[in-house]
Amino acid sequence: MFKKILIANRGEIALRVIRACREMGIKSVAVYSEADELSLHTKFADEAVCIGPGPSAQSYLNTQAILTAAEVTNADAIHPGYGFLAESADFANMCKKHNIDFIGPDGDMINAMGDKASAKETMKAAGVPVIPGSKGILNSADEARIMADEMGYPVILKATAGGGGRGMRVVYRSEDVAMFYGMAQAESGTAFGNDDLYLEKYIENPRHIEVQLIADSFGNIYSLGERECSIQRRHQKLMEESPSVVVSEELRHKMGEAAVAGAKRVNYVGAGTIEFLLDKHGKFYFMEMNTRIQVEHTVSEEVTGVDILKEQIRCHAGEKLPDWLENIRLRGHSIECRINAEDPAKNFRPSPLFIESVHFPGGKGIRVDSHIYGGYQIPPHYDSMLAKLVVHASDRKEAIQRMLGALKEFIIEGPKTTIPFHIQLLENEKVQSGNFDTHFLESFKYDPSRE
Ligand code: MV4
Repeated sequence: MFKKILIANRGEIALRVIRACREMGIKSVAVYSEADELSLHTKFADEAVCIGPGPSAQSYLNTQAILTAAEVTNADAIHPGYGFLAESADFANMCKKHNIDFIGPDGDMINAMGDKASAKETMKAAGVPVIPGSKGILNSADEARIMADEMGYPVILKATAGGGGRGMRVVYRSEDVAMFYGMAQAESGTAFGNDDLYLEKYIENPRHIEVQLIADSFGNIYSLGERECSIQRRHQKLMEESPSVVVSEELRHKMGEAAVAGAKRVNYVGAGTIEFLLDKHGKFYFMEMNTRIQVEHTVSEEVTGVDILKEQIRCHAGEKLPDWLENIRLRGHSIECRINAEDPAKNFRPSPLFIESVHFPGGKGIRVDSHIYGGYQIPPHYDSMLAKLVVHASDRKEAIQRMLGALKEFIIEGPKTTIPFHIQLLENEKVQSGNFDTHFLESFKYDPSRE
């Protein structure tokens, strides 16, 4: 087992890793920017090293400074958390060169899954259902139009280097293919330095459902069930739950088998997620694979009882996963609300202010993963998530009630937050009945006067 892990991250996920390390008898090293000197990860880790100024490019993305911190503190592994360097193949390779274990898949795996068109072909070869479309990348707008004419509209053009919705265009008419091809190409070239596109049939009103996987280095890969992630705004998830109301025991089994088959095909190791789109006929299709621990891993932890972070660390330390993870059953229902320092009345504008005071909700089945405290100044440089409020209850109805109570008890004085938005969301009839898809928030009306 590792003796000391350096955490190349900040905020709640840095605390999550520190806590896992503590319970496993592993020493932790925090790295922090000048803007995070008074952050909790800096205080709670066994050691802390300053790696540069506030802006991420000079600190949490500064690979040289991070590797130097790992070397001077004698860390034997680096946990990247999510975001920042979590899916940087270059950083994973640099770690290897410095003889430090990267707690994530190796650089080749990150590249293989990061190229969406080739990841899709790999999954197809493993027997995972994929959305009908071009075989690999397109050579020209003409090729795209001929294929789309044959397939029927609407279609979607996607950047192979994409993700998070950038470099994507939905096309409804043959006449529009050339123009949208140019736009998607320009956008992905600028954003990713790679303008290759591929084409798919556009699935209207799908649900985003992802399967959590955990894999050891002995070829054991297990599904930890699905998460419903359709409540998103501009590709940012706001609320997630497990299980999904629309996933039957039979569908769960099929999605789990498909996800495991895909991961086995590439000899995946560690924690990973296979994202699927589920159409209105109940058919599911591979969308992307995430090669990191995700923000919303917590809801899967609640319904499976598995500490995914600890298992991830064990897998990368070369330990075997316990056999009982095969055919795990989901117990009860879990929901996560992301509490962000954003003003829902003003188009979710960031509100990185001073936290005058804070009160966390409590009681049975309530978990708050957060790095904030009264007197904390939110740095303006990073993402705006302040806390993950996670509930676990015996069924979905009780989970919603428990979440509503917890949201009302959750007091954050200072910044505007997404708490009142979540309350209105959970009071919505469609959310309560589970009748929503990835477009739900586009038409959901938030009423600021009810705050
Ligand atoms: C799609 C799609 C419909 N049909 N692909 C959005 C982000 C990127 N990961 C892929 N995305 C989509 N791909 C086909 N063939 C709809 C989306 C999509 C979406 C997916 C998941 C969650 C929210 C979304 C919001 C808009 C579009």
